[in-house]
Amino acid sequence: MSRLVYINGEFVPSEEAKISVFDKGFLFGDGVFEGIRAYEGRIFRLDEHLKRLYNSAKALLINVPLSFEDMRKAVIETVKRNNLKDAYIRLIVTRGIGDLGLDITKCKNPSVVIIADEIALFPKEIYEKGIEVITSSIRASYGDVLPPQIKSLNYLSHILAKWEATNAKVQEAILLSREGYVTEGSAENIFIVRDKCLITPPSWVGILEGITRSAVLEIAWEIEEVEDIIEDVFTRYDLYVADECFLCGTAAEVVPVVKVDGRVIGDGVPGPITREIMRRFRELVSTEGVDVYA
Ligand code: PXG
Repeated sequence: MSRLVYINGEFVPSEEAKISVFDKGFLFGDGVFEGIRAYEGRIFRLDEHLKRLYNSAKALLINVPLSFEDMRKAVIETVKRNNLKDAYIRLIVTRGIGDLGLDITKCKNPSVVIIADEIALFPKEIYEKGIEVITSSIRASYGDVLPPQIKSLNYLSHILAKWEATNAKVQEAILLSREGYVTEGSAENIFIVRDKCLITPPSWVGILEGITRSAVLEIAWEIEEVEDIIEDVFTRYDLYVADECFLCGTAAEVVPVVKVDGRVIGDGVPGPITREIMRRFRELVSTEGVDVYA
């Protein structure tokens, strides 16, 4: 079905939604993006996604040409114009058009694209049975290379990690840091449960500060069985011997992990704390959010 895509202030049919080959986003992956979701006509944590987008752009010296408020309106309008209730929204800001070189001072007009489409849901059984993952041979990027906190258009490490998972016939791959600490999945953050304690890697180890991750951290404090919540580094070994493990992200939501590198996690089925977090997360997304049709 044809959609209306927002490109630099205009809504154009998807067949005509095109960006110049001279755009730095195309030439160098020079840009930032967000993946946002709407549930039942309400956009989940829109302001948090926009804040991250503006921060990513700031770190890369890209001047987003819209104010926060106008960007907010543009996202809402894109969902509205496409009559969507459950939607996946892709927001992209690139450095814009310049010459073929690397000098960013030649780019005066960053490009803004907003796509809203139906959400391709993950198969239901992955939430019931859990998924199998591998640890990838690709190391997570470093703060002194390209900080993973920046949601940039350079996703090649994550794409290659995901390919390793596909090649190994499992659903997802986990990237380790250079020191061997667990960082995150190709498009999700990771949590483990050990002795009723929830542990997730800290931002500084080299992860995207996920919006779903922070929602999970909020929810988890309300669960009685959870005795502690820690943001700390852990290794592949800790992953193997965890009682429970799950991944979380905008597209995936909260997904149980039941096998890592051939090691069965816990009892090999989604654990009780994971299931409670899944339940509470679904409740959260069905109750809060920015109302598109208000
Ligand atoms: N880590 C990485 C590297 C990611 O790319 C997450 C964690 C989870 O963040 P959020 O804010 O979504 O909880 C992501 C998510 C998609 C898609 O199709 C999503 C991401 C990247 C590429 C595609 O939803 N980012």
